[in-house]
Amino acid sequence: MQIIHSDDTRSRRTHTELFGGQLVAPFECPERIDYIIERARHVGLTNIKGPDAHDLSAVLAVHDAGYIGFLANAWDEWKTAGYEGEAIPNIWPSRRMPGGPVPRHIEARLGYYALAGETSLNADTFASALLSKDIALTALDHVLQTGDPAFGLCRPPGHHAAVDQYGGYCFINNAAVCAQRALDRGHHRVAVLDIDFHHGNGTQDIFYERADVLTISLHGDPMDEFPYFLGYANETGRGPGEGYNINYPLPSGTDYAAWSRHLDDAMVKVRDYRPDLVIIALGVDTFENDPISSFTLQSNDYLDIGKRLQSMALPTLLLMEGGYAVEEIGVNTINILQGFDTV
Ligand code: Q9C
Ligand code: ZN
Repeated sequence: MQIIHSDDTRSRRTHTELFGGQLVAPFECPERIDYIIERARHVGLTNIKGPDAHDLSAVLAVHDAGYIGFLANAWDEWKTAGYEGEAIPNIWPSRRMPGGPVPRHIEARLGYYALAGETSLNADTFASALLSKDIALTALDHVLQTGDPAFGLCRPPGHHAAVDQYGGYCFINNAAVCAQRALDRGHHRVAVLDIDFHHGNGTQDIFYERADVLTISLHGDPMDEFPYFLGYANETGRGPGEGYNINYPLPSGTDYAAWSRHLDDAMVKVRDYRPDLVIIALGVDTFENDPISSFTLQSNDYLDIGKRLQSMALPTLLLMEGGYAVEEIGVNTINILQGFDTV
């Protein structure tokens, strides 16, 4: 398995996450990548290379230009406004005041472009999101050129990032950027299969009215889990996209026996779609010891997930999303790759 990785993701760190009424050390931290790379080397997965630079065209093909401009300038504007801490939104265009222009003040622009408040911005944020996108696109290039699978060790993750919103630790939707780029390179249909614990709301949003990207997500029931306001089973797509979004909201405590039955169902849907490429939004926050999630998958189960994914026999791009049980994230993530490779 070709792995795309950059040491530069490690130097990027925010210091605050709004959690439980406190500012805590962010769950989405650089050490996550260290554990994954260490485990990859330990098991002999040494086919690791750095990302190539890619311009913004693939990003602007799925994200709003005003949103990307906001991300590029937010930190400077925040500093210019005189604030001392990392940038955190505190007001939103919420249900009783949704309209109006995009305001001028950075405090308001943060709320306009944020779908959640846990994800702080700092001086590193935009560069880290761009690097993550380069990692994803370099992994895609490998799949397009060779037909062989590749794993983009993306950080920050992407699947919560919508057309013009960030949150859930995500800024640029790497899976969506890659799906669109594959279509632009001549593919006809791309499937995104999201196995992160959380609903892939951003990917759903971006492709909701389109039939050329099938979006499927298995996740904690949004009645109880982030992102709460999207991810229900009755969200099936709109207009030409009707039937091309499938959600599997699953209850707290879901174990591998139940989860894998839904995965099998989802994989049948992927195969029936006959995609030219499948993109796996790969989170391992389904793990039993994950600190912010509520499924009970065990480390060995990830080997089996990899085997099942490989059994689809499709060109496959795997992109890192969540997983916050940091000391076990290496074993769990690499187990998927090893399961995929050993068939
Ligand atoms: N009570 C990803 O896995 N906060 N993002 C959850 C739990 C946000 C997760 C709070 C979680 C975002 C990529
Ligand atoms: Zn997640």
